[in-house]
Amino acid sequence: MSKRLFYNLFATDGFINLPTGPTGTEPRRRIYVFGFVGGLFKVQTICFGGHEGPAMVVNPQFDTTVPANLDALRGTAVIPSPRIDMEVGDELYITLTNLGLYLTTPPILDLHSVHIHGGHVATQVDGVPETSWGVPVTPPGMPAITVTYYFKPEKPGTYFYHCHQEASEHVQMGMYGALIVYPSMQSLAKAGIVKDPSTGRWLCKGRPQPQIPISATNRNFAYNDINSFFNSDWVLLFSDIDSTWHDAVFAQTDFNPVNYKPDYWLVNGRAFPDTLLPTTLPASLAPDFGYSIPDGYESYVRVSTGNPATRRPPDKFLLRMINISYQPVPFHVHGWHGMIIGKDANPRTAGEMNFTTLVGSGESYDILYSADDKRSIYADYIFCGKAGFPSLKQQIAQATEQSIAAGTFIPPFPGATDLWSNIILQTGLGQGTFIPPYNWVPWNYGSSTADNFMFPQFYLAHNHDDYKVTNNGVYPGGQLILIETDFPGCNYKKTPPIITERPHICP
Ligand SMILES: [Cu+2]
Repeated sequence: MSKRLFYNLFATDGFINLPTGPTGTEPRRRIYVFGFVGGLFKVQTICFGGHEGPAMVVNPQFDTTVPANLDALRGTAVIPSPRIDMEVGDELYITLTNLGLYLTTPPILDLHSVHIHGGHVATQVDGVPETSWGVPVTPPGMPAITVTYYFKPEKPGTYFYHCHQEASEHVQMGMYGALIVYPSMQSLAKAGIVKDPSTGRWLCKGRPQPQIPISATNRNFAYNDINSFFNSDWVLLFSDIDSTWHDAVFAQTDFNPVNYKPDYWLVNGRAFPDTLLPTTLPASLAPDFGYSIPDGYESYVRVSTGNPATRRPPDKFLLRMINISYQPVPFHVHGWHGMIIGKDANPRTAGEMNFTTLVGSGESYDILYSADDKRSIYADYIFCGKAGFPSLKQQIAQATEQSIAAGTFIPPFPGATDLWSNIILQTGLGQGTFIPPYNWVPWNYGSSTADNFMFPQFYLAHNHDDYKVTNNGVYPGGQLILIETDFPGCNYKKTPPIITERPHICP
């Protein structure tokens, strides 16, 4: 069984407001952008033997035959464009409507196109103006002028799409999004990977695979390979912005792309600390804390370590790194080493490991991590002291006391102790006010009210050109995300949280 996916995308313009300081509450930098909006319009199931089911409309607001729908979408572009998810064997139809760029004076009536980056498609639908065509503007109040792109992926992997009209400018302006192709049950079965219909257990070439939970689906695999299993996968779409170029486009003054000099660096269209926010912001937080982005672009990664007591294996999590920026991104993940299991939508089964992935412009990498439990190595030192050293908590308390006496103490910036934790807890987890005594701060060691708790741990992942971990030079910002690592069974989403972790007992 495969599907026809009908995506309706609309090219338009908009504004994003980037953070200018480490708290996200400083006055923001308004940036003019282009982008695609819209998303999945309808789905049609194709059964074995080619029988076609009825097409089910899932998002009627993207119906191109209703001019009011089009007008409602004008001027709403953000970065990135909608994420497209599909499976091997599915057919993708992207119907493009060009709404024009009407926020400028006069409007910019450029053509736009969709290029599927890494897609093996006919020249005629490659989205490149030199060999293909562009979609002309539909003016306000008019019925849509559309053309539809077609793509049937032959293999799973991490792809993306972008406009290829005046690509130097339109890509910089923000016309790009992720396209993820998962294996299908059929493509897995061809590789000998099946789910036993009677027990629900996973088998590979007839052998049981107890490490793969019964709840797993074909969308828990990156490739048609049993070793590409993950509990969760995360798109990290890297891009950069030269604000002077965006200003020039808005003002319709000249900008020579060879003078490109970025001052903002984004993951999934956002700069830190916005990268901690959920994709959809409550109206009460926007615009002070930024802007909503399409579904599927969470960059606040949450995983659980393994728990030997319950025989729960550590979470496997896949980072799908995509670079659509104009510079290479050396993306470094703290805490664990990852395995490169895919590059440009091609599986790599040799098992090469790394802790930094140099993602060149136009490249995609699939890096698989195992959230191993490091308590046995770290806990004694942190909580109890080791090798003659007092516990780290005691050392820090002492150093703070001594530096106050010496006059060299530097307090955290105002609000620092609750700022990121509140962003994470109030909005990152979407659970409202996080009331003491359950408060904690990311650089603390678990709960501030209960000693000897190890979780959550926070690992950074960031561009290691560290000046790109800034917003226009102000650290921290830019391409920086957090990976929150929880103890299995620990649910910090609950108020109060359910803490099942047992405190570390000092020897
Ligand atoms: Cu374009």
